Amino acid sequence: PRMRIDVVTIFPDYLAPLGLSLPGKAQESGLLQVAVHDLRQWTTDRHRTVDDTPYGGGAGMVMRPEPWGEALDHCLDRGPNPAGGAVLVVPTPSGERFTQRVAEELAAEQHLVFACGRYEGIDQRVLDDAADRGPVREISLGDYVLNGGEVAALAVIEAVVRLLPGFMGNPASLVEESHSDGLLEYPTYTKPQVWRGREVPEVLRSGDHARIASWRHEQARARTAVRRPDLLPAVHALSVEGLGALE
Ligand code: 6GU
Repeated sequence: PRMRIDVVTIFPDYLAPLGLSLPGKAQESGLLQVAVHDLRQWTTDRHRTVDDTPYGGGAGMVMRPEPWGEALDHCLDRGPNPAGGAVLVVPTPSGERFTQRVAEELAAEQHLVFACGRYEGIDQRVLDDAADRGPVREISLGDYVLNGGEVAALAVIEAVVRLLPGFMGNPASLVEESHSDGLLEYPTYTKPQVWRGREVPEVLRSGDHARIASWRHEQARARTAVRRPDLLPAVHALSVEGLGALE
């Protein structure tokens, strides 16, 4: 396969969607190989314990290092490249922000290993130990808290797998879409021409491709200015206030 993905979790059922839809098709086509592992298979005690109270006190539980160490030893050795080269991806709200750029970087790899922990976290020594052996990316989806890394891993995997060369039918649909030009998408329409009294904008039916392109660009720019001004170059985002200040 072009890429192998291992996921380690205490909730393997949460990853069931990986067999469906996009990652499912990529696996059928032989482009992708996914394996989901139950962390508890690397516990040794009768109760299959994966967490304990934090040193130094505080709320919640911390995931113990021993099962994680065994799990990562196992997964990091299973990539397509015997010389290693896996990237360890750790979903955590304290990670770097996940962006399309990060998705593109991960899509260039041959082997990704996802370590899904609960949000109080995994014993830091597990990540330090892994970082001595290869790259580790701690990744956050955004500024809100999920209970564990599983849903984040699903999101990251979907964003990565759709970028694999030879996966999507139409490469142009990848270049054109949201975030590759730094703007949000323009609004889209299909038939019928009138629906519940609402008409498709005239310009889109004009056949004038230059006018259509500039209308779409203006829609994207206006939408971005309202919803995500942080995405616009500073000079644009500041233009309204800036003009006021100049008076
Ligand atoms: Cl990657 N993990 C968790 N537990 N919560 C999050 C997150 C990740 N990204 C945003 N919230």
